[in-house]
Amino acid sequence: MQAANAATKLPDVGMLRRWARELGFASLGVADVDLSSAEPGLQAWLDAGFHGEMDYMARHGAKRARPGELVPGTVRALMATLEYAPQDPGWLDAARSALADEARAYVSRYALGRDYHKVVRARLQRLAERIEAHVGAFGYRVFCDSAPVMEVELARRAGLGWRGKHTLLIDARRGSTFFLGTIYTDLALPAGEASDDHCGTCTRCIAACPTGAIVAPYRVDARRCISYLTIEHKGAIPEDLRAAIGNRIYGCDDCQIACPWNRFAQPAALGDFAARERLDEASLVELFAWSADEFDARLAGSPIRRIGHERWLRNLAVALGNGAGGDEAIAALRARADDASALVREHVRWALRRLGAPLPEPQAAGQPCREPVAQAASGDASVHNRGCEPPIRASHRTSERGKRTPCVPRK
Ligand code: B12
Ligand code: SF4
Ligand code: SF4
Repeated sequence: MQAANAATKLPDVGMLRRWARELGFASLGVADVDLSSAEPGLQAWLDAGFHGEMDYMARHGAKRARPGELVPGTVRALMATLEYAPQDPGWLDAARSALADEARAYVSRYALGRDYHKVVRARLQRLAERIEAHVGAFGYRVFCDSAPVMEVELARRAGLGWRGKHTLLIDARRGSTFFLGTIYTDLALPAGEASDDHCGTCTRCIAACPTGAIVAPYRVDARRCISYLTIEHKGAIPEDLRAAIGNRIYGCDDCQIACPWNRFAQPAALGDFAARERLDEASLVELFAWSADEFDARLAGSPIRRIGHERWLRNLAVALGNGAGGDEAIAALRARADDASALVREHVRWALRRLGAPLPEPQAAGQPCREPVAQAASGDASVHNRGCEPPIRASHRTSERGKRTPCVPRK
């Protein structure tokens, strides 16, 4: 980054907050960048293998906890939040209804509209330019889930909220339904103070997690998290986790829906995150019918596009298999039984078996039914950019049928 010159005067943090609000951000704070006390937690998480296939989490290792190694000269992080909750004040109930409707697809509320990475970064850039116009040249770099940056930890230290037991940042005035954005800077602004934790004895998020991914307070095993399984994970979804995914086809909000603080969630300030393509009400069958071209065209500018059509179909096949079945769902699945992708074919077969409408198995009796699975090409370096075994919750009807399907043809 370009360094601040000796004459650079420090901007007032109150003024920065006003500018941030004018750009649509809900809050802004300043964090010191000494993350040495957070480094052991990050390392323990990596050592436990909780990152799964997210190689970049391991690859960047300590750099994530050492901002000065990523961007030399960094002394502070400006942290900002941008809200994404739907405008409907009844959105939490609407989300619960969508999750309970087996014929409908559930897309995580953050992903219904435009890709947040671009939206957040573009606005952070405008904020930085405004600061520059006021103080003169200074060193900075903007990020949103796009580089090895400990965004939640920095935002916590900046006083923007506390880390909930689900690991996300919570602000008492607006819950957790916001994105985080970061500006690393060489401006030695006064750092904020971390806020108190207000989770108390509550454990609702842990109990609500369909796959038991919150293995302990403040510890998420990403390999079990539906967000990871439907977005980050490239190959076959482990069979023992498929039933618990229910109708969630992209991301998961359950730990946030369960959190009492999200009664205070504020609607998105920007129109960018409003639902496109009826993603908040579409049926599984409808979305499963999209061709690759339709997928690309309809989801241009959406974060979902980054998983590609193959993983989209994989996720939808799992959700269809978790549904009530019926002629329409079975016909839709059968129509994709010979899909060019082995990954899709295997999930379609699984779904049909689960719905009691199995196709003849290609293998001889007693052979494993899993076909070789094509690995999708890797995306860019960011997690949601490319975009969860404690008890499996049986509240979703499909979970009750969560027994592993035997991998041999039925007689
Ligand atoms: C990797 C990642 C994921 C992974 C892993 C999640 C995770 N909890 O680590 C997956 C794919 C599962 C995921 C899912 C989601 N994510 Co995400 N994710 C990230 C990313 C890129 C890095 C997070 C990270 O550093 N994880 C590493 C672990 C070590 O960090 P940690 O869990 O915070 O752990 C700390 C402590 O809890 C403790 N700790 C953790 N484990 C252990 C273990 C031991 C033994 C010890 C001692 C300590 C310890 O130490 C750590 C350091 O302080 C950030 C963006 C960024 N660059 O920061 C977004 C981010 C955290 N995600 C975000 C969102 C919105 C989500 C989802 C809600 C999306 C969705 N609806 O589907 C879900 C929520 C799932 C959840 N409950 O976490 C937002 C959160 C916004 C907010 N309000 O906080 C972020 C900040 C992106 C953004 N820019 O807005 N995500
Ligand atoms: S599976 Fe859902 S509820 Fe569980 S941690 Fe992941 S996002 Fe939260
Ligand atoms: S559900 Fe309860 S424990 Fe979980 S983050 Fe919210 S307040 Fe904290």
